[in-house]
This record gives sequence, C-alpha cells and structure tokens, in this order.
Amino acid sequence: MKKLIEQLKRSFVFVSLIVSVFLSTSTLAKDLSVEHGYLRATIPGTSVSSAYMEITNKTNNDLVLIGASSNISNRIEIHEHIMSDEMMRMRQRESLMIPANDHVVLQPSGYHLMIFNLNTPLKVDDKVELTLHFSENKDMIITLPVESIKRKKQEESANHHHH
Ligand SMILES: [Cu+2]
Repeated sequence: MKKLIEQLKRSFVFVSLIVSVFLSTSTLAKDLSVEHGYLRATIPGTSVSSAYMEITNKTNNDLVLIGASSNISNRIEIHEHIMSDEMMRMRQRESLMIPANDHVVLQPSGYHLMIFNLNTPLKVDDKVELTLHFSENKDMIITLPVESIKRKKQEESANHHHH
C-alpha cells in the first residue's frame, strides 16, 4: 500500500511537470513572437557564432529574457556592444527586458546572443533550435537559419543606399 501511494505521488509530480512545461511554452508563443531571426555562419578557425532576431512582447507586462540554450553549445550569453575609449566592445548582460507591447531588436553591433564552444561549425542554410529562457520559468523554443555574414552585410549596405 505504501509503495502504491509512493508511485501515485511520483506519477502525479511527473504529470504536473509536463503540464506546467506545456502551459508555459504555449502561453509564451501567444505572448511573444520572434521574427527575422538568424545565426551567423562560423568563421573558419573559430568556434563562436551569434544569434540575431526581433522579439515582440504582445502582453501588457514586461518580459525579461534571462538566457538561452541549445544542443549546439553549452555556453550562450546575452551580449551588447558598447563604445568605450572609442572602441566597440562586447559586454555580457544578465538579462534583457522586452517592454510590454513593444519589441527589442538583436542585431549586429547591438544586442545579440553570443554562442561559444560550438560543437560543430555552423554552415549557411543549417537550421538551429534555440530555447529562449524568460523569467518566471518561461521558455520559448525557436528554430533559426544560419546565414553568411557577407550576404547580410551586402544587404545592409544596399538598404542604406535607398535611404
Ligand atoms: Cu558578443
């Protein structure tokens, strides 16, 4: 009898865990959208990349990005670029707030997710799954394509000529 109760307890904990994970991810998909996301192809001889995207918060509450994880790397950090001593530098951030009913753009020379210790180099047109971690144990899983830096830079300079 004692054993049975123990088993029941365990399975109940297991079921409620599944339910809570399911609820938090489905809630976030409704609350948040991620657009224009991509990762940079790895430069030969290095094992780093970075991820860029536009995160939109469709809720009336601020949401706080606190990190990201993926099976391509054991170390992903939130970074920003800052000017110091007239030099562009990267700095790690603990978190990144996505204000209510607003969006934040992660882009070259701005906020980005820095990916260290890549298991394998990222090639153009690879697809990478990332899990974005938000405060209050909320996760959002996204899949982003890998793009070449060159192509992106050309697009950007081409865009600038139109302004
Ligand atoms: Cu960085």
